[in-house]
Amino acid sequence: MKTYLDLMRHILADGTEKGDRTGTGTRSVFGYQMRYDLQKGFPMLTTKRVHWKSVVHELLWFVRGDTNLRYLVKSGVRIWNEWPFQYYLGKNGLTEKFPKYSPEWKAEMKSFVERIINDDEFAGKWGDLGPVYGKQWRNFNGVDQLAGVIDSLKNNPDSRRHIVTAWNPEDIPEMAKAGLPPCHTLFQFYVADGKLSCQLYQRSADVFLGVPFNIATYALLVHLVARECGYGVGDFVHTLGDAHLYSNHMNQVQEQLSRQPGKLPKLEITPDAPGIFEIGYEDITLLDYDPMPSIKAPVAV
Ligand code: DHF
Ligand code: TMP
Repeated sequence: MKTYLDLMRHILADGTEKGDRTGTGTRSVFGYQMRYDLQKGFPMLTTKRVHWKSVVHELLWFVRGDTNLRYLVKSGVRIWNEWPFQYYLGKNGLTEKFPKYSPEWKAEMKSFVERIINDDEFAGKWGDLGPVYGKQWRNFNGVDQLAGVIDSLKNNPDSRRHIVTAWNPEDIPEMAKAGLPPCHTLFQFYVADGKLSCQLYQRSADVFLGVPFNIATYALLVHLVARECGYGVGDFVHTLGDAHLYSNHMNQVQEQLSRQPGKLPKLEITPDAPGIFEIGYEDITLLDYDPMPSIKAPVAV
């Protein structure tokens, strides 16, 4: 995964200091492209541990068209908690009472998550992230883009129109409330020599925290869609718009850059597992993943 470390080095060397929505501050470049040959192994970072369970459950959540936090927290996935929680605090006039990351905030977050799991009405009201990825992939103004693209990949592989877009301008204000306007904005598939490739346009990239997940998610998506259509796997091409390192991730970045990448793991899907729309977490296994220890960093909300 030298490709990923090269991106970090590039931002450090050529990036510009830039403010951002969260008030954290970043070092940023505009426009960058990486390519991962999925035949060479599964592109999961080895220079820090990435939480595989979150990668799989988040993707299945998108694929099933779900946009409620409940499925994620029930599956032990925490990566989306901050956004609906801050929205809940804001709407109930509690933001001041629970300063971010204080012990009281952590306790309140815990009870928020418990209510999302146990209270149907509460989950319906406060767990919904708005019309985010799952909604747009499966029902963009009535269009099931994911099913459509799988169909066209099977029946018209040479097409240059295998596109799924999460950027629905009409829905952006609703997504920005408890969730975020889509960061992974648009992707296109490509078939050649019996192999399926995918290119993602990501408008905004938190290179330390978000990007390791984004690479793994789309690599997994290519495997699932290729299996569904009877193709092998080709390349994942990752194109970034605003690619940034947050100013409070710099020590973590230095730590990661001091580490040597190891051997890539392999993806295994149970041979008789159902198709992409019914497949379960247990059917998807990452073999020989032996990363260096995780590196904690605060997420900018
Ligand atoms: N906002 C920002 N500022 N950066 C993001 O990467 C981001 N990603 C979102 C939503 N909003 C975001 C969705 N994806 C983490 C990783 C991905 C993600 C959100 C959060 C994260 O905090 N990862 C930690 C802990 C993972 C765990 O729960 O074990 C990590 O160390 O990778
Ligand atoms: P923005 O909406 O102001 O661009 O903030 C979104 C932040 O989240 C930005 O730092 C990029 C990051 N992000 C990712 O890198 N990957 C993701 O998948 C998501 C959802 C967010």
